[in-house]
Amino acid sequence: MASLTSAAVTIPSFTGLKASGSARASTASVKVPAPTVLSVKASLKDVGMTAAAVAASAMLASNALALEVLLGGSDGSLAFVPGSFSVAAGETITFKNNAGFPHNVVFEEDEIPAGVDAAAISMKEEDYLNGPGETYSVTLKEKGTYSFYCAPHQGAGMVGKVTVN
Ligand SMILES: [Cu+2]
Repeated sequence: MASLTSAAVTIPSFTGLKASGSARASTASVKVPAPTVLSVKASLKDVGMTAAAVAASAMLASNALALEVLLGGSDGSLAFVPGSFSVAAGETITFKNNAGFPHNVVFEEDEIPAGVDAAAISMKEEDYLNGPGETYSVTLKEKGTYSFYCAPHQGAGMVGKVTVN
């Protein structure tokens, strides 16, 4: 994550963004601890917004893969937006606090492909994304269907499903 941060911040150019795309893809399915996400988010707060907007178009052009899922609907709903989606194997999914937080992202150990370690791709049940715009990113490599939920809001129906192709 450190190299991704410096690349995105210091080189907001097409070349830099390509580099950050590869960096993300190579982070494998290792869970990023919440404290790291928080500090990265803080340092990216200003520059990162612009870079991210440019990155979106650059990624479309280069076919580098990343998908953003909002945590909490702008209408106040306690939901993942979108709640059901597909990604390519190795594509980075970034869950981003939007409304109604705190939220988190926990994968159902019985509803993910065999052999995948739910703990390795999930946030801890007791860890939350507390502030606006905070993110949790995960890269899924095994094809199949994964169910996940937000621990604080699972009872309110904040659940989601991703199919990795
Ligand atoms: Cu939630």
